Amino acid sequence: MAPVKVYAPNMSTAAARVLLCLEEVGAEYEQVPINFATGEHKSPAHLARNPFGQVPALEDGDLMLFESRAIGRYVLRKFKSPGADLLHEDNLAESAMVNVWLEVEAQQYDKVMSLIFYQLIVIPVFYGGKTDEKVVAENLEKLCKVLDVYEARLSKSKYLAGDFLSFADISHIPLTHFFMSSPHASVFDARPHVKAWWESLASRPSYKKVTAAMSSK
Ligand SMILES: N[C@@H](CCC(=O)N[C@@H](CS)C(=O)NCC(=O)O)C(=O)O
Repeated sequence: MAPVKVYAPNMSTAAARVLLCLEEVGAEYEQVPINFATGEHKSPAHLARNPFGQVPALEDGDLMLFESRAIGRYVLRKFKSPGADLLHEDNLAESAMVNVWLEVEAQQYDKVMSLIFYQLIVIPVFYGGKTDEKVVAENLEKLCKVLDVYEARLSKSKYLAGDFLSFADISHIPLTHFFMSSPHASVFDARPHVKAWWESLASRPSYKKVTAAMSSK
């Protein structure tokens, strides 16, 4: 069987979500680079993969998918094994909790983290612009409120959906990885359960492999 193809540059946080899933389940895959500098993500060839001109896209035979969380679910279902079950779909209540916390990640966490990421990394590194500290401060305040909810949750269970690692946890890795090397990482230190949760995620081989590639370009 031909390996699945992931169309994405290394630096993409949404693509990293998919690569983390592939690593977690030990799937064979090929990463096909997309060059943002030349606008390749807006080319007709890539628009045929993702009509919004974004990355990632995943190709598996005749199937072409976009949206990293949908791709992640597909990968985790397709390559699920007894040692790598990150959706817990055999258990109705557990899978419902995975979905709850995946929604929290997308609707609460990602919303504020991506604005902070944009200001701290994208504007200065890719556009040579100046970070708007007011936007950072406003969103840090919102992030702290979200993290307070996480702290309460993680004082009751080791991971977000329960005492098992799930896609809900993994999905937080890409943006958090960048945030933790920012001057604002101390908001995690102030919340011991959130900090321990993050340390356990950051010790995973999948984290080390995918984030090393993200930082390489
Ligand atoms: N909701 C999408 C977001 C994808 C996304 O924003 N990708 C960024 C890179 S991380 C991108 O392609 N940006 C270029 C653009 O929007 O033109 C997903 O999760 O896949």
